[in-house]
Amino acid sequence: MPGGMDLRSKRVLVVGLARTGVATSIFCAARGARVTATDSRGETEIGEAVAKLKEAGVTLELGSHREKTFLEQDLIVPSPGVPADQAHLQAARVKGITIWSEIELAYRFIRGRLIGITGSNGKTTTTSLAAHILKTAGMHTILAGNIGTPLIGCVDEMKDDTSTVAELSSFQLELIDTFRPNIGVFLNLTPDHLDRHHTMEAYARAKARLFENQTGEDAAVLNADDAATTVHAPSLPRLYWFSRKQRVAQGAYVRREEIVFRQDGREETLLKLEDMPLAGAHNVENVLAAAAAARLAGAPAAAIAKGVRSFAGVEHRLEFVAEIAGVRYYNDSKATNVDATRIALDAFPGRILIILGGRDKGSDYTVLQKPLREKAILALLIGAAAEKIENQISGSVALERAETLERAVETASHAARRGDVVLLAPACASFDQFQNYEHRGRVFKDLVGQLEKQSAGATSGKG
Ligand code: UMA
Repeated sequence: MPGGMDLRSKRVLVVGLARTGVATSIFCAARGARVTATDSRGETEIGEAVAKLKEAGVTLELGSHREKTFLEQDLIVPSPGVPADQAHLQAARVKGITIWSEIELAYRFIRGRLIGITGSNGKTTTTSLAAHILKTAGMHTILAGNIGTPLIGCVDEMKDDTSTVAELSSFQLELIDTFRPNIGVFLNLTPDHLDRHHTMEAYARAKARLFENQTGEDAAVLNADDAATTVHAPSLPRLYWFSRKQRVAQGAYVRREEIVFRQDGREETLLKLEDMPLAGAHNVENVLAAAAAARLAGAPAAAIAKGVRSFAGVEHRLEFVAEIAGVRYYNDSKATNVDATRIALDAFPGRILIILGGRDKGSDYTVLQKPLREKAILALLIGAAAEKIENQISGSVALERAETLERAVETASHAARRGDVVLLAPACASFDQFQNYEHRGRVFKDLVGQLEKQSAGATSGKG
């Protein structure tokens, strides 16, 4: 691992002051850098972090960004939510100023083993599961990254025997330089974030940077069933695959309802598919990928089986919330793109009332017509993208403009019959009406909780 770098007296500009920016500013200030942090939001919107940053000696430029400040730095660290082609960043780039994502800076200080997991869907589940397996195996494990905990904030906890499992996004990988996971996992590639990357090629290029700096000592794990990712197989690292459909030369695959790990011609059975608590074909892929990564990181087969069996799933990921009067409510707020929503629809046999909408990311919702026609009975549209979605899916399912999540849940609860499923799987980002997808998921769960109370009250009233 790289062994750190000297930040003393370096002029560092941190752009964006949410989770990543705050952690990065504090990290750099603690190591003697002259840190300026800027956010287009004002002091009151940023809230309590302001006092913490001031106390750490960080200079703040809030309410807007100033180009002059960008041009006076040794290093700029934009948050993932800041577009890499933002005008001031472009100007700084032209001047030759170093621009790194937070994961690149964190990487310079990392200790122990790094497992980096990317893909369009399944990242959160696979990352959480891989970390859970390593913990089950008794290994010192850190779970971090795009999952919600900036990697840089975890560096101080790392020891030489730590395994860090990091969920990585295209926004983070886009601005790396030397970042190099010991084990890199590329799950799948379907359209997402086209508002930011503009083309599928650029999005794929950003994700494939995962493997860019890997050497022959490292391992790359790819989905053999997804042609969009197999083309990004790197040449230097040791190559491993996972597959639901075929035997792989090296890696994890399904053989007669069992997950098998194959390495150097030897095969070992890790677990039976029936032992998996997570439903759906996409989750078989997530388990295969997590099992392969964990095996490569040194977890024994028994710990993998035990870890998978005891994995409770991930919040906001096809999360069962409640059953009220025979109607089951599921929170898949993390379904922030069209493909994730398609997968969510696929996980149920039918009779789904689905809540769709939020902030559009340049997506093509016509892809949802077929699964909606087959599985859904009503689509409730919310948020800024409602009109575009309505135009692109009309005719495939009954539609209703609910505008807000509150109204959508209320309408769904009246329309649903015993045996139906009410599913929040919005296919959009949340930022038009919520702080983030977690906030949207929590609001949904609160609304369902209120319904549950009302229903319990009505039932006991009858008695
Ligand atoms: N901002 C500016 N100028 C700009 C744009 C934004 O100042 O031009 C400011 C905003 O006012 C705000 C801050 O930047 O204060 C927001 O930055 P951010 O969105 O990067 O917020 P973080 O809390 O740091 O969250 C980021 C990731 N966000 C995004 O990628 C958009 C989180 O992933 C991640 O969990 C977190 O870092 C820790 O690593 C979220 C996400 O949606 C969950 N990721 C995408 C996905 O999973 O599909 C990639």
